[in-house]
Amino acid sequence: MTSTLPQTTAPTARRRERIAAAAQRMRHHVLNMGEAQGQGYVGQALGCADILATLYTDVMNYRGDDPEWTERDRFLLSAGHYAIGFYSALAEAGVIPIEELDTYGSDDSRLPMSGMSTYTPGMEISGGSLGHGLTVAVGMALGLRMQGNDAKVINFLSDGELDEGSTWEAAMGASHHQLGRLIAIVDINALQADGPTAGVLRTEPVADKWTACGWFVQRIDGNDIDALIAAFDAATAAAEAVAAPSVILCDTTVGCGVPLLEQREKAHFMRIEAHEWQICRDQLTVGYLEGQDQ
Ligand SMILES: Cc1ncc(C[n+]2csc(CCOP(=O)(O)OP(=O)(O)O)c2C)c(N)n1
Ligand SMILES: [Mg+2]
Repeated sequence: MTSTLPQTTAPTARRRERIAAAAQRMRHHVLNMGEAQGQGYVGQALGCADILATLYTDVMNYRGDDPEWTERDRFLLSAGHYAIGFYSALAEAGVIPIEELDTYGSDDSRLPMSGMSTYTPGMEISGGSLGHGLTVAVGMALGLRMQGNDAKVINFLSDGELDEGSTWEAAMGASHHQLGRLIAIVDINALQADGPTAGVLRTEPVADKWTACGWFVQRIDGNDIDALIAAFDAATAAAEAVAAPSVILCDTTVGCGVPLLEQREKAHFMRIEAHEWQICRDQLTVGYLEGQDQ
């Protein structure tokens, strides 16, 4: 499948509808993959589904049947444990077959629990050693510019990656080199493996830090599709107008769309009982239909 960009001329309502439907399918994929293992990084994947659906349905230029296409926008998942969410996007994008999602996390699967570029088509880097994605993204954006390639480079970071010094070195380097086609997305779910982000290392005021590094900064509700559409439109416009890299700080809800999981306390790596998966699916469906009625 080839993404049909630019869609910025389509009415926002139509864009929102397409993205919301994709995000809903992706959340179901995540629950199916999680059920196969009985556990996993399900909360993060549900939380970032709207962001990834916006990217793969509306923002990015790619060819599902040719993941190595030279002109493709590059999506770099540096938080490798979010792979379960990213696989749902790759399935939606037509890069991997939906049936293959059933193999998630099993031996010999192309879909390991932590993202690996050598295993999975469409996976640009092996993430998981947190804080390296933005450094690679900067190098990639510089290289593409030297080649005269206008592709965007998009790095998806978790808020835990803001604890890493390498992230801030890369942030300064990106603005120094005026990498306007570089977009960073930070999933601010306020959570890390050791507990709430605010208790691990205080990173706020996050927006001020990126501004000080010379970035075009937006902070939005990352589960609000209209806000995501507007933010990506503005980031794309800024690439031409100010030649500064853009960061979209997305406040998200862990487990978004499934109230049972939104309320979980130990949410970094969720263990979900066998009988709970269907409850999750039902809650997801009810919430989506209610949203359609409004
Ligand atoms: C460099 C590095 N340090 C530590 C870890 C161990 N680790 C894995 S996930 C994680 C939590 C990081 O925060 P975040 O990604 O925001 O967590 P989440 O929102 O997914 O709960 C940590 C510390 C790692 N993968 N890489
Ligand atoms: Mg986090």
